[in-house]
Amino acid sequence: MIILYRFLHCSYCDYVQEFMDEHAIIYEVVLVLKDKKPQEVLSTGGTVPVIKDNGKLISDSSKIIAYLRSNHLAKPA
Ligand SMILES: N[C@@H](CCC(=O)N[C@@H](CS)C(=O)NCC(=O)O)C(=O)O
Repeated sequence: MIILYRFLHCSYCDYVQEFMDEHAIIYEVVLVLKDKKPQEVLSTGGTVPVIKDNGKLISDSSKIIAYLRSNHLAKPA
């Protein structure tokens, strides 16, 4: 299960979330407050979006999309 750490208003986060919706990738959202960032966000540079996938943390929307493309898209048979 993927966890998406995001601010409520954040276009980079929207970009990642919309990509997962479009590709039917299942995820949970953790809404992050600017002054109460969890360790997952602080340890990856302090910006959102961040995803956690089976313990692996990835930040930066472009890197997240590249990771999702490589690891979470249905592959043709
Ligand atoms: N290059 C990053 C930029 C992400 C970014 O700047 N996110 C903003 C929110 S939209 C952020 O987390 N800023 C830190 C803060 O406001 O504390 C990405 O594409 O994910």
